[in-house]
Amino acid sequence: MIRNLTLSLFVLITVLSYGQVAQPQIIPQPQEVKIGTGSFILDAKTAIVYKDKDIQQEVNYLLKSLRDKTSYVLASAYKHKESGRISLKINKKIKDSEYRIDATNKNIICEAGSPEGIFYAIQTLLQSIDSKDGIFFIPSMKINDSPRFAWRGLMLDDSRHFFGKEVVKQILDVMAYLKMNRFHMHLTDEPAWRIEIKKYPKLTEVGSTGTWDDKNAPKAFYTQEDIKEIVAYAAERHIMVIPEIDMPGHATAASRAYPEISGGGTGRWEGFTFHPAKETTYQFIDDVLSEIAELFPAPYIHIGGDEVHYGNQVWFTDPVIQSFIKENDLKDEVGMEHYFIRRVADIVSSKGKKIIGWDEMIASGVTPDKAVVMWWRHDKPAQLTLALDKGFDVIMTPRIPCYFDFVQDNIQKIGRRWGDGKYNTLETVYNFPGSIENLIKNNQKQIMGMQASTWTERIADTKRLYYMIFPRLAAISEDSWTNNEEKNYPIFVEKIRKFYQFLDMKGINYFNIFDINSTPEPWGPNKADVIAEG
Ligand code: TNX
Repeated sequence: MIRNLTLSLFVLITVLSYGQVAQPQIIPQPQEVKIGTGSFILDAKTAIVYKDKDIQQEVNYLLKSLRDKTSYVLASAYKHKESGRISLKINKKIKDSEYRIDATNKNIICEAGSPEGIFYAIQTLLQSIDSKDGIFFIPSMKINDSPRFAWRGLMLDDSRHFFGKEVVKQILDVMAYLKMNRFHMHLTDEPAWRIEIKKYPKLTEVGSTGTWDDKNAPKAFYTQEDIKEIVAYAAERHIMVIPEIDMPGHATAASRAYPEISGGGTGRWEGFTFHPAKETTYQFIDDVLSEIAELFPAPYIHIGGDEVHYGNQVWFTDPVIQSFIKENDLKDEVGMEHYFIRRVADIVSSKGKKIIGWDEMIASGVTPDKAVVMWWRHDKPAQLTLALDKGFDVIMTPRIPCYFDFVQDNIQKIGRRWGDGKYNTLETVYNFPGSIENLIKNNQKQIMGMQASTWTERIADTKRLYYMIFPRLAAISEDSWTNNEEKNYPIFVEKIRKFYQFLDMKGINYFNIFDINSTPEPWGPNKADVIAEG
């Protein structure tokens, strides 16, 4: 009794002494935060209260996360009259991904129009938990929040080097924390094909060996079961997984497995293309994409379409291609490439999905009802405006500052820099899309959002992968979620300390911006292997 009383007094004093709490450190910064007085104390008696069965999954996620964080086993109940509860409510008047939090020293109410919004409220709550002297608390506050952009993404190139499903799950955990919702898997490219296709077993039997710097690296790929597991894990975190099968270029691994559908390539880009003038190629692509469409519920399939000119030299002399160009009035090899893209867009469209293509695709004549453009050539802003003028929806991932294979500090020895010496510091990533805001201001609705793209020619292991992704991914999260007026770089930098604690807890490596010498640069190819710029 006495002990209880002392404990209550202690709790009371603690709460009062936190009467005026500083802004909770949340990434991405919510659109509207009003801090009240006092705090909600989180203890073993706190109950999670909810009515809607369709947020059961979110409630479970919250309970587990609270258990991991506080080690309390919290009660969850449909009804709970007293104070000390966190209620989660669906309110149909609130739009899609928006959520509201009203936290007082008695109770916390989270409301959203959908399970997705509830999930974001949960992320905000989890990041708002503070502790002092063994007591966990959440400041009294009112939050009104919704994302600026619908597409808040990360791409991982698993072809050049393969990372596997445990790494992917860790990345998805961090994306969930950052309220990011699109994971783009670049599954095929020169060194290897990384996804099992039942109808064409050689794609992985032959095509999954090797990496960018080791031709003899053993087979490594995702089985269809792995993919199902990843898609389900992502869905629990409200993340859509988008597959990319790159074509007609970057098809080297597929050429190795099935030379009969290869359009060749020369020198460094040997076997780079699919053969664009054979019906068997289109049959192959249709079959492959049927399996892909089944495995990934996303309404998009990324079909690449970039840098075909790197390796299409054989097209200029191949008699089948040359007569195809003549018979179909395609004019030249570029016309051939555009025909290919339109054909594949039709295949994907027949499966009820849209293609996403790198920005070269705009010129192909494919229409905006069948395709979404991914703008990547930062040195060609006209590609962005052209896509918008033609009525395409656009996802932005310009090399500068969204490519995470570029170094993030001058101290780094490995990694890309642009010809003019530019690279992607945390601050330049954070300032996006500031510099191109004027290009998109009249077509805001067509901008689906943005993503970081992690190419892995120079990233050969997990430690280095995380070193390149973190903390920069936190900047992309805030760029894509938070309106410009609420963004503030010095405050963001302070919040990174807390983000690091989260990464530490999960055993994830990062580049330490506060002590740049503290983390030696992890492994990467030693030779300065500069690839041709696209
Ligand atoms: C260009 S981005 C590529 C990739 C490379 C990347 C390296 C794009 C559509 N193509 O194949 O990995 O540069 O930064």
